[in-house]
Amino acid sequence: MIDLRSDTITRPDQRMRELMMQAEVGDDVFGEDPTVNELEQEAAALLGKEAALFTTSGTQGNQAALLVHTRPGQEVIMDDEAHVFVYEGAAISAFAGVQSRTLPHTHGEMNIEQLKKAVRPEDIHYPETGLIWLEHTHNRAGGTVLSEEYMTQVRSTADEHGIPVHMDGARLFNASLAAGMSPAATAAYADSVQFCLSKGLGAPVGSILTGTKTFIDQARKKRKMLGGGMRQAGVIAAPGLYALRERRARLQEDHDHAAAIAAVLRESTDLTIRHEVQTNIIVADTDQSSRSAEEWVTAAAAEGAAVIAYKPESIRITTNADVSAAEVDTACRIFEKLGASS
Ligand code: TLP
Repeated sequence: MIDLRSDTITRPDQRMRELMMQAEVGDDVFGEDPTVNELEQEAAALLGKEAALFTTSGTQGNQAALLVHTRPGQEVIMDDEAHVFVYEGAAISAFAGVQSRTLPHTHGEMNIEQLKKAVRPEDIHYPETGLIWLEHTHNRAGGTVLSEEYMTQVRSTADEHGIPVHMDGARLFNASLAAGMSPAATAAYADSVQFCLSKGLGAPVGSILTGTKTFIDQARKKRKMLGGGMRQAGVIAAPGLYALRERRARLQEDHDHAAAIAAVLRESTDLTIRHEVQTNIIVADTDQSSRSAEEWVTAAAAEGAAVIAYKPESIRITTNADVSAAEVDTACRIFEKLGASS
């Protein structure tokens, strides 16, 4: 089966497994795991932030950030398809006790005028706006890249009102590669940034949260509250460190593979792709297709390609390190065949 369901499915390669075996470890809750410390220092430097924290997952990194940035009763402005809104089990309300203020988006970008209006004025009736949330690349929009102009406008709106900005950069390196910007230049628009090691970078587990030293000191406590105080975590930090050093450049392959698949879908099927395919995600809509999203998933699986039904009327195809160029070719032939029979 050619697995195009997600970039989370990637398995650690031989080198990662060797590094796991050899990792120097200590008790990370005491701050004594040298491999975790090295990963955190390197990640912070790469993103141009003062400090970093190794978390069990992207969700935990996002939630720890929320717990530091906000107080219960505040409001967080985000787009209405943000991962934190759609996929994190309402943890934002359950743990941080804040309210989500969702705005419509176009390719992952909220309308700046609407964003400005959504910031709460001082009034005894209103919650305070505690945080503005960005997602870069934007998953449900189809791995789309936020423009520099947009991020500049969000930043200046936030600064005008003294509101922090968090970036869910689960796929930050896909974003910076596609935009031709350094990771630090990309991260500069946000006070805190979370990125995943276990997506396109291919590490088996973990994410990184970055920010100021004070922010990360506080986030470390929140991570402990969330059950994320890990002990000899060097064994999982070691493949993460390797992924960060050696696997960022290869994301271009995933982008090229997604572009090749998208070209076939556009030309040979009745699926509609309504976004520019900029990175490794394709969201293909089935509203003009003779097959429903579920029928596409079943038909593709029967031919040997695994994709997922995404929204009621879309499928998502995600290229990743475990899918070779030859397999991408095969997947293209499968989609052509399905297109011919639809
Ligand atoms: N995304 C997963 C699923 O949860 C949908 C996927 O297959 O794409 N932010 C963004 C933008 C994400 O896409 C994800 C995972 C996360 C956060 C959460 O990361 P984890 O799964 O490590 O908690």
